[in-house]
Amino acid sequence: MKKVLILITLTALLFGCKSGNSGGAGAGAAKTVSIGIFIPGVMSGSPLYEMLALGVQRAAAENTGVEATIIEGGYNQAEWESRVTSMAASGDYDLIVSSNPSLPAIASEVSAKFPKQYFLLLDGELSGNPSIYTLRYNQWEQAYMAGHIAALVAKAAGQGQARIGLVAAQEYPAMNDIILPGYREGAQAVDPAFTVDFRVVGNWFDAERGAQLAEEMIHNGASVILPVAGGAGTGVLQAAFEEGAKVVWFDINGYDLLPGTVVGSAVLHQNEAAYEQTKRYLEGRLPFGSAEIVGVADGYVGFIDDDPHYIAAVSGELREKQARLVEQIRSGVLVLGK
Ligand code: RBF
Repeated sequence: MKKVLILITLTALLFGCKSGNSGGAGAGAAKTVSIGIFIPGVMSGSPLYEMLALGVQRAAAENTGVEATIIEGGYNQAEWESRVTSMAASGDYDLIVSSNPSLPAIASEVSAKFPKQYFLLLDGELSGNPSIYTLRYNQWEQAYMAGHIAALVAKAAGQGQARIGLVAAQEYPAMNDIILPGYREGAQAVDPAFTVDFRVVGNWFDAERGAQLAEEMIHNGASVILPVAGGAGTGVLQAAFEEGAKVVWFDINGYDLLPGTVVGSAVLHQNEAAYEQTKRYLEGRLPFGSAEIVGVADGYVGFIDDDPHYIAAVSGELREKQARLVEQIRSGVLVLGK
């Protein structure tokens, strides 16, 4: 009897604790780490959230005994804090991972009540709380690259007006203080006469309203538009297509969405960031309490210029100008934002 027990214990140790990449260590595997992925909104139509989940899940799958659960917070932002509070109160998660500029403030409220709850937050910034780590992207760089290609294309189209558009889902500090001015500065690097027509949808899902705003902008002289509007961005795309205008995409490669209409993609490699930072946590190396910022030079912010649809839609001369700009940012010749 005793021998049998020892054998069972040994087997459990071997299969439950030794590393294995299958992610399926068998029914005997002990659950060692539980990660809750909080989505501030819904996954569908928001690639940043899809990338977040993919990256965390990939890191979890590489480690036996790590479980990752997705919890969607929905579009009612007033409910997010109580949702995160419930997650912390449940004690179910060793780590809560999320992505949104408003999450650091929410996590710090929750942390005051549940100081043992750890947070890994992307796309936001807060330092000094020993339970919270944040990683923010240099979105001035991202928006500058978007504004630069938008202005190059608008100017080459030569419809008289030096005007481009930005359709935002809502106003928030990263939008008003970083993305909008960065976009404008990138356009003005092409021609100081450029102005930005800035309009706000009011939510992250209303594609019809997105289309309406885009139409108004196009009639107002903006021939290239950047949507930063989640699901509402598809309306901007449709309107631009119908009106013969162009679109620059944000966060992910958007060329495939409407080939010929999408003339730029200024992206965040959030899947990589989520994977790397989760891995760091699982290895006990995540520096809680600190706030890190990454950009083009670190490989987390980029401009997709090798896509066949980009090459087909934008002339070689303009692509070369854009590539030169991206290289200046990468090499540190041009320092943007913070
Ligand atoms: N981006 C999305 O793609 N989908 C969303 O539902 C979404 N909700 C947001 C809610 C708040 C309160 C804030 C501040 C930002 C939100 N973002 C959302 C924007 C996102 O954090 C990021 O700024 C943009 O995707 C540009 O990279």
